[in-house]
Amino acid sequence: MQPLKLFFDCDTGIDDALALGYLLAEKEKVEIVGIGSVCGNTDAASGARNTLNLLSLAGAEGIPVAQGNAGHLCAAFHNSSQHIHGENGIGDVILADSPHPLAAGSAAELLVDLARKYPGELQVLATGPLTNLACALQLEPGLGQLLGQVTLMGGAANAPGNRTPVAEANIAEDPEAAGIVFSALDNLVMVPLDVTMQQLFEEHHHRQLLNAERPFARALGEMLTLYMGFYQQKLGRNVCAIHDPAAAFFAVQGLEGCVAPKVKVVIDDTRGPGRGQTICDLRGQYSGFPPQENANCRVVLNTDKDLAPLLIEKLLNV
Ligand SMILES: [Ca+2]
Repeated sequence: MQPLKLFFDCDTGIDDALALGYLLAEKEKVEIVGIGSVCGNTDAASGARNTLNLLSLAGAEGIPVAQGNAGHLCAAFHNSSQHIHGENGIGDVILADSPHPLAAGSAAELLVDLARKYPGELQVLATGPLTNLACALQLEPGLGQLLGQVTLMGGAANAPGNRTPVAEANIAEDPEAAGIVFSALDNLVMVPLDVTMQQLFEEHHHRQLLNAERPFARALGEMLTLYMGFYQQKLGRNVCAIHDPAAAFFAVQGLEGCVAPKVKVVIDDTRGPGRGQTICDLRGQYSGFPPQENANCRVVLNTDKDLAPLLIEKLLNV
């Protein structure tokens, strides 16, 4: 079987780094054909540089990395995640500078180019705000017909938000962009907080990475020191939720063993208290989720898998 062709849109970002490592470890199943950076966990320039440096560390050069806009669709970007992801976005771990330059053009332009190059074949994994996808839709309104599945880490279905009582950070950062994406595309897979907050790295997983033979895995372990410190304050023990790598796992492995109904999801991009909420029509849960008219998104509500050991096994080999 041919590996799936994937555009990885990210805001690297500690858990984006984990997702990237997982994707690189699954090279028989997935070929990363392009990467875009977006403002979110850090600014788009830092996210792109972190991603290039991580690719070099993994010996996986040659994948084009294009930088996204300096701001969001309708607002400037204000980095509010430095206490979670560090000043540089990757837990203040210093990586060697990659000798490779950024790709020419914007992240959205690279995505459109690749979608036209691989019509019907290119899949997307988005682990940051949806700014680049929205910009790509503005450049190419037919993007929905060109793309295969679009998997995103974001949103909250029944779970509370993590940025506001109802909004998850990736969607809350740029609700207008998310609104455009959820209106235009109908082949979405949303991996929300409902499932990602149930999937944790524990201290022993952290130690496995810190003690790894390979430098990429060790760098991930060092990044997790800061990340797990944040969760220690939130959850009272030294763990972390594995948001982005969970989405990467489902993009590559599919949704077997998941409760993931395809339903209509609408983004609240108003200025009220619901701003950034992913409103999922889950009324069908009382009747086994019958097919729903205008359904645009599979919402992963839970999985029967324990992702942490599966991810660690892969990450130790990058
Ligand atoms: Ca991210």
